Amino acid sequence: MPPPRFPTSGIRIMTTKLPALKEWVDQIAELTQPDSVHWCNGGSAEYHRLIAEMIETGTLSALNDNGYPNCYLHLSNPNDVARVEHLTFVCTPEQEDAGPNNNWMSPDEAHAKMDALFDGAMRGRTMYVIPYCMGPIDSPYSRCGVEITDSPYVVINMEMMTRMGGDALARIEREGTFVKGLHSTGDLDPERRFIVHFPEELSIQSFGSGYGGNALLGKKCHALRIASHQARTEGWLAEHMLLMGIESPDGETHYIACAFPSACGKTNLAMLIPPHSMPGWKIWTLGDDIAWLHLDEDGVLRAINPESGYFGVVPGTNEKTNKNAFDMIHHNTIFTNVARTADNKPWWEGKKIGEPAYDWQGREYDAANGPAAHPNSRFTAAATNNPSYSKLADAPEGVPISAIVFGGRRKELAPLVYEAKDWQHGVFVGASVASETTAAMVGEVGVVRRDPMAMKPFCGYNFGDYWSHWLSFPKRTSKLPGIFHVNWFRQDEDGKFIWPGFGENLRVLRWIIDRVEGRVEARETPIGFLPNAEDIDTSELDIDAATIRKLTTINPVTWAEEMDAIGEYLETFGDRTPQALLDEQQRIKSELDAVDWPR
Ligand code: GTP
Ligand code: SPV
Ligand code: MN
Repeated sequence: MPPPRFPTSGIRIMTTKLPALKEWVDQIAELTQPDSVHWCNGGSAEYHRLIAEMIETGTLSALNDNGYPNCYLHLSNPNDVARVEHLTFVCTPEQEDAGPNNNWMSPDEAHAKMDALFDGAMRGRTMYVIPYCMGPIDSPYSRCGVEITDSPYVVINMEMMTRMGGDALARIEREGTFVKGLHSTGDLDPERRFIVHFPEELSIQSFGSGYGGNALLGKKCHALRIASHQARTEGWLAEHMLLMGIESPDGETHYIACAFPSACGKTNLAMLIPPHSMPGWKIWTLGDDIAWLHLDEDGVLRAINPESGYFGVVPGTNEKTNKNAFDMIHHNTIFTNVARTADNKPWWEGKKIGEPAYDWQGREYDAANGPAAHPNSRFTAAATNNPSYSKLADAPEGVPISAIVFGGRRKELAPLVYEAKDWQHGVFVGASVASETTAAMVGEVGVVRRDPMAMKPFCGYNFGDYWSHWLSFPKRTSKLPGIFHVNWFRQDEDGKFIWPGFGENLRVLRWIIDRVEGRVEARETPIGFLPNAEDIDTSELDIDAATIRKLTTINPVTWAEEMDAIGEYLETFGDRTPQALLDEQQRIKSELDAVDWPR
């Protein structure tokens, strides 16, 4: 083999005993032609050296040490501030296997396209090799990957978001398998931007974006799209879910996993502060975005969070809405695309303190230019920064799940909470989630779209097969958790949220746990069990009886229309749609038409 054409001097070279990894890294270096190759060890020296380098090159700026120690600001290219679903592809040999829920390209075409883009792309740059582990380093449920990138910003984010470095490399060498992720920011030309996945090859290639879910390949690309494909073949679930523990005053702790679409409240719920009227309750955060769920030997559904940090939405975060996050991001945090005050502190809409001097594009703030912070501006913080961090986030065996909660952002229709009748009905409830779009993806905001299980952008295979996989679980165990649906986002005629949300959502979680424990009655309706208004505790809340009633009842006419829309949606998956879901749709539709159920 000819020697590689790239020089490797000047940087400490770590390498690997695993031939498959070494060969792949050499091959990528040969293709992309970096000036040097750096194997990341994940240590703090490496982190701080990269920070210093990025400050030097202007990629990062330090924020005011007085109030924001070890906090930095990165401003993206204005054309590169969110995930790009229209440029994201799943490349299975057969298009049908990617399904109508994904953009598809044949693997051959995708490889040709990406090879051309990566050819020489890292010239003049350093190529970083990042071995990482998704999940606790010693958990049988964890899976490893290696991301190759030319972005030091990606490296420092991966450092917080994953278990990265020597321990991960050791596990990869032991196991001999890993997900291959290749990333280059390229020239940030949106015309030359693609995020492609090869599930059969366990590989990902991402070109032309430096932003979050497009570039931190351990996150949505690996832990959801590739992992969901692996999970299907191996009998588990990779989901867009937060993971939290809820401890009652008498010491009983329940763990729940909640799937809400992007920017629909996972981070906020996962670290909520109980309301004043619920003294003695305690929330434990295990994860805010992704959960991997497995049946253990006893048939109990257990979950781990594959990540070790948060890449969270900044706007809206303040002392009142989310004090844990607010405190957490006052130190050791990377901010992306927020505004700055005159004294160099980060600023965002809804912060309630200070005012912007410079906007997220670095311009002097002018209200005529729109929001000061980008609506999808983000913080990156280590999970251990969170005051409500649960040590069980590191437990190899994960935590047992009492309830799965689906949700969406619906200004109308969906009640505050309801419970599915059984697992099959719960899968239907998940499959029929719809939500108003947010700034987390490029495109129009506020349009209702179907987002089954909050996985529309993230399921690495045909939704029809995915629902069948979900439906297969009762064949393997009788101990499955209850399934619920929530909606924190109902609005009145003036566009005001009618439910206070945030910490007050614990009142709804309490009802969910009471249902799981069989401690509270509910009204059986065609769409599921609805709470009796008096069973949602509203003490100390400024909310009237009519509003609570509105939140806990359904309109049979609009729900019948919704069922028609769901039926049409399910049919777009053709013969891959499980019959059981069509049966549920038919049952609910015909029951809604009958008049003899409690309104
Ligand atoms: P991703 O990281 O994109 O997957 O989003 P997420 O689901 O973690 O959403 P997050 O908790 O960051 O919330 C997104 C936005 O919704 C923020 O601006 C929050 O302030 C707002 N939000 C969260 N929870 C509530 C709530 O209960 N009520 C209202 N009205 N807004 C909320
Ligand atoms: C989401 O969009 O759901 C996120 C942010 O959690 S990103 O990492 O960009 O996917
Ligand atoms: Mn997310």
